[in-house]
Amino acid sequence: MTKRVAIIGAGPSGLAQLRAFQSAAEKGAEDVELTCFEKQSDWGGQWNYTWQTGLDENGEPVHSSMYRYLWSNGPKECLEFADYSFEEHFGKPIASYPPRAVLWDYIKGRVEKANVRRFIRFNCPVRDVSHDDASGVFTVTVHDHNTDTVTSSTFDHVIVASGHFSTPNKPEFDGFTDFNGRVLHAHDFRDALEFAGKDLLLIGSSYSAEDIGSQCYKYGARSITTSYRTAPMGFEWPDNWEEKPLLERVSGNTAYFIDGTRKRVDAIILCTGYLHHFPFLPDSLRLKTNNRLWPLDLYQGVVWEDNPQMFYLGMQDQWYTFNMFDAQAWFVRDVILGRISLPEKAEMQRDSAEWRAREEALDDDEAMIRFQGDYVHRLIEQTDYPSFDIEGVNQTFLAWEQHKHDGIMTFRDRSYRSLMTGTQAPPHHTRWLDAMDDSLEAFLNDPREDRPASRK
Ligand code: FAD
Ligand code: NA7
Repeated sequence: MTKRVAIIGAGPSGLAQLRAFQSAAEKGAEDVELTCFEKQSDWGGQWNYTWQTGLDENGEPVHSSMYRYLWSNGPKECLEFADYSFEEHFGKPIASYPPRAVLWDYIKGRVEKANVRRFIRFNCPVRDVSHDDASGVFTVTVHDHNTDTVTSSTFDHVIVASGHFSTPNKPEFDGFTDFNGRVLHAHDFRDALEFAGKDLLLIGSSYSAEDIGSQCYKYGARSITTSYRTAPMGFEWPDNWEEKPLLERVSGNTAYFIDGTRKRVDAIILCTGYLHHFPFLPDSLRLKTNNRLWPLDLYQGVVWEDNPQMFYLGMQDQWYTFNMFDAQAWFVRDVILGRISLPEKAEMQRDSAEWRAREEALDDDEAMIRFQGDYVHRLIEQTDYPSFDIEGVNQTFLAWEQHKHDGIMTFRDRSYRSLMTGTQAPPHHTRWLDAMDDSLEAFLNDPREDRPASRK
């Protein structure tokens, strides 16, 4: 009987899964009945930007946390698909740090070529998943907003690819209810221009604080203050940017920090991360973890050990992204197709515990990057996903880190060599700090080429 597979989410992970099955089918693999349920009206997950915050047009929580002027925060050479290069998509080499719209276009290009959109049901949030142990079948209940109907169907496998940077982690600080300005979470941040001329306080010391702070600096905030709980980011910030220890309380417009210092601020942005949130899953199937490189209960990072008919993609904290989701999706596909057999639960747990122990001993960024590189390597060795130079990707990540420390406002002006094609990326035509237009057209078209020859 043809296996029925449900995929929840059509972001980069869910799309990797569709592409993995299509690639096998192309090579003559057995037929699988695929249904991908997507809550939004289009694909791309986080990369499908929306101006909306709060609830969307269907009353569903807005998924994407991305904002205008977002440029890739790492080199594109580290996330490139091994089966579809940037050069193939754009027909020419492009610079290393593309804005969101360019990456969205790239993600879409591969799945359009693979013709997998037909498997996706848009505007269809999954409401519930249950498993019947007797029949071994999952029931997936979905609200189809196109017809405003709630229906259930059965599947042999469920793959959760719903992302984990969408439901905000919102700590409360004393005085927030009386603060005389806006308090928002990074999830609801959309446009840095709103904060031009303002004194901004950002809580957190990870990617969101670094990048939203940088956007606001670029678009004219008067000052940026970032407040850390564990450790400062430690970059060489511009003169109007300072790092402070944890916020203690706010009163009126004044923020008080635990070292006894204070600062007047107009707005506060909580860059305090996200929760793994699966309101559609029962306890028995629900992953419970914080944001880390090795969540437990997932054999090889993807197989739900308590019920190996169910899988999760992309649930790890991420250095590697798109090509890691691919490596995971190809592995999951081959488990479902019976090409990879799984060990007993005790062995899966032992294996996961070993990776977890290794993860807990990681003590710096380089060790974390190498750990995730080893994980991706382990996965791609087991499938026909095109092998690629993982050590080269690790080295590119390390160069990127160094470039951030050399200049947090200039690292995006650097370029790297593709590990898939060997091509060196050209430098971008405009310095990132001066590039105010984040559109695909502005990125791809060098304005110098439009000038009369004498002015070039
Ligand atoms: P998502 O992209 O989150 O996609 C999940 C999909 O599942 C969404 O389409 C959502 O609508 C759908 N979904 C959720 N719940 C349901 C439901 N109940 N029913 C049906 N569908 C559902 N990565 C990089 O490589 N480079 C970057 O520069 C970068 N910048 C980032 C900036 C921000 C602000 C954020 C938040 C993330 C960034 N990331 C970046 C990481 C990003 O999360 C990954 O690149 C990638 O989007 C993860 O893919 P995913 O498919 O696992 O999850
Ligand atoms: P991360 O990387 O999970 O980081 C969350 C940050 O928030 C981190 O610095 C935490 O500090 C801090 N945090 C969390 N809770 C608190 C409280 N209660 N008080 C103070 N600080 C807190 O999330 P990001 O949003 O930065 O990045 C997620 C993704 O979005 C990432 O992949 C990017 O590509 C974009 P800690 O260091 O734990 O003390």
